[in-house]
Amino acid sequence: MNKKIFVTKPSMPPLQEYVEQLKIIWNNEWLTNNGIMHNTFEDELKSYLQVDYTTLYVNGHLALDCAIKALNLNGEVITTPFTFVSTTHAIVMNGLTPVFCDIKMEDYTIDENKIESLINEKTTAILAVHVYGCPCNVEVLEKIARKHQLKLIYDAAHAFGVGINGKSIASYGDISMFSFHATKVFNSIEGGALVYEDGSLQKRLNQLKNFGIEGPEEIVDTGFNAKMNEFSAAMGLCNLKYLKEDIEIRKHITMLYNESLSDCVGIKILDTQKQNYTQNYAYFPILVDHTVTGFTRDELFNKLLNNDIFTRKYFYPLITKSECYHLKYGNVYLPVADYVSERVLTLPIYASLDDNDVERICNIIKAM
Ligand code: T4K
Repeated sequence: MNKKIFVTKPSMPPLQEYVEQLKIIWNNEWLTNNGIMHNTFEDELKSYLQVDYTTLYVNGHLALDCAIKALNLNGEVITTPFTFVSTTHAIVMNGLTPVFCDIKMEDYTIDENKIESLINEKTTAILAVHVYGCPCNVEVLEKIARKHQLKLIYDAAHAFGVGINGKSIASYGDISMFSFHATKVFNSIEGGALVYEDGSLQKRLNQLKNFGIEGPEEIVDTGFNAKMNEFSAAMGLCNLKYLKEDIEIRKHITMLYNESLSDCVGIKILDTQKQNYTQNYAYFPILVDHTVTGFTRDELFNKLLNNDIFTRKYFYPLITKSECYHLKYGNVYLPVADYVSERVLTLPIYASLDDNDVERICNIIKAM
């Protein structure tokens, strides 16, 4: 029997290192609500990302929700349909209307050349996604946002550890959100962070994750309970030490896939080499063009599944075609996003994935 291979596996620190952190938590008898672990983790993230402000959350989704709320947006938000549904939910849950813009074939991020035609008097923001860790065209998006006085938010859920033009990806836009979910390159079990340059946002962002409470007798806003607890912060602190090493291993796995699959006609590999950025190798997406390969993405998915290899169709269905949103937002022409979503398959990639497993996966693909 084959061993099961999932699309990802969480990075775990050596158990003893986490146990040492647990001892501190036990000693402190302080489990959540801005404990020592939380504050230390926040400081370490600031120094890792070289930014002035970061606020931690229980997960990436609520971080994004709070970011939108803190920016006091209204009306329409231009966004990508090719993402995890969290991005759209955060817009809609804030009472805003998502306006979907197509993506680019070269890296699946929002097509900056198609944004301006969607801007009208109701538009208040752009919410772009560094999908698979590939940076959006940050310079052009910045120019468009400035020209039209729009807020620019990045869903950087996939992009922790990514750098561009010698800086952290977090240094672009008004706010960036990172996810530290177990399935991400870097995890704090569950968790998320907002990174921003405008220090005046900090107070509100802290209130929003704590029921809108300012002090024991001051409730100043409607807020969530979205605080990161000490156990998550401790996991983040432990995992941060191994991030560089993990990214190196992911790079190695990416190279193995690239070498093995580059001559498979009809299988498109995401080409990220040309761009001026340092990658985190978060995902390994391929596109299956059945008119060339003779088999569909779904046939490949099933074949791998029959061999106990659990790939994922991130991101299918397209948000605009999902049961939740197609009636409201489905009537929109998004040819590239449609094409990619119908053909994409993300292959297993994680720091403990064996070279032999990569070879086995590639051999199955090549034998289709
Ligand atoms: N924006 C974007 C663009 C996002 O991709 C996400 C999350 C968010 C916002 C929101 O951030 P968070 O609120 O989640 O911090 C997973 C993740 O749950 C989700 O975080 C992620 N994106 C999304 C792309 O993927 P599922 O439903 O595919 O997860 P699941 O449970 O099927 O896990 C995938 C595979 O990972 C499993 O087949 C096995 C493996 N796995 C998973 C977990 C949880 C493990 O081996 N161990 C584990 O502990 O959503």
